[in-house]
Amino acid sequence: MSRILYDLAGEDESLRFSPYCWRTKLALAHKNLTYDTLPWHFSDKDKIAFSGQGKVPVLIDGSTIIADSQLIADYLEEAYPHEPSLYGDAPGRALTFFVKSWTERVLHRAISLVVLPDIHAKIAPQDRAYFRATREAAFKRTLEDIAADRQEAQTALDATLKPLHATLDQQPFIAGDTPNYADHIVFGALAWGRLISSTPLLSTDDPLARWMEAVLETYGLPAMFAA
Ligand SMILES: N[C@@H](CCC(=O)N[C@@H](CS)C(=O)NCC(=O)O)C(=O)O
Repeated sequence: MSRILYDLAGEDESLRFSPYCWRTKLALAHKNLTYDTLPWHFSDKDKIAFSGQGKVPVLIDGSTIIADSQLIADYLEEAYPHEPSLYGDAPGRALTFFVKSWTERVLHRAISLVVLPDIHAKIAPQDRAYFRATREAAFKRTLEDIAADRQEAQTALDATLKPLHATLDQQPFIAGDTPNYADHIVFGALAWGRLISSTPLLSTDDPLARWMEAVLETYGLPAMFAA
């Protein structure tokens, strides 16, 4: 059965930086499912109009079309019950929702304030005016103002990551001994930031960098940020 994932790409189409798409790619790996990706740009709304909305990830699994990373995770969990669970035992999905909310409301924002100007520089030229307008409206600041405060934003990001450091000091993965969708969500955020950032978001000897490589290794995926 063919499986296709629409995946956000930069001007260089090998740059695949979307945090939500990374979650989905790890969830597919967790379920032992193979797939092909199609590069997608912010201005390619018409290419995913068949999904009834305008954002990626969009997954086509045989005859099923699903948009939204959480809906995709829930779909994979239900459609592939004999593969490893994305959430684990009973409270797993509910606890993962806290990780999702913290990641989207706190961590994504902290990373955005460091990397938004870098994203603007690296996306396809036809995407730039749309990206600037939507992000400046959302953050109520110009990209230039955000760029001017980059050092403060990195310091704030370091503070935001402290609970994650404390967690991974105690256990190999957020989900315990092996990664699950909670790890995929946070990995997606940090992969996004690290792939797009023009300055190192984490030092290579940061335990979070080691945790990210361990997640990739679990699924037999190649190292992304080798020192
Ligand atoms: N709730 C969605 C959010 C997806 C999302 O925001 N995707 C971004 C790429 S990281 C996107 O497609 N943005 C298109 C736009 O801003 O127009 C999910 O979890 O999949």
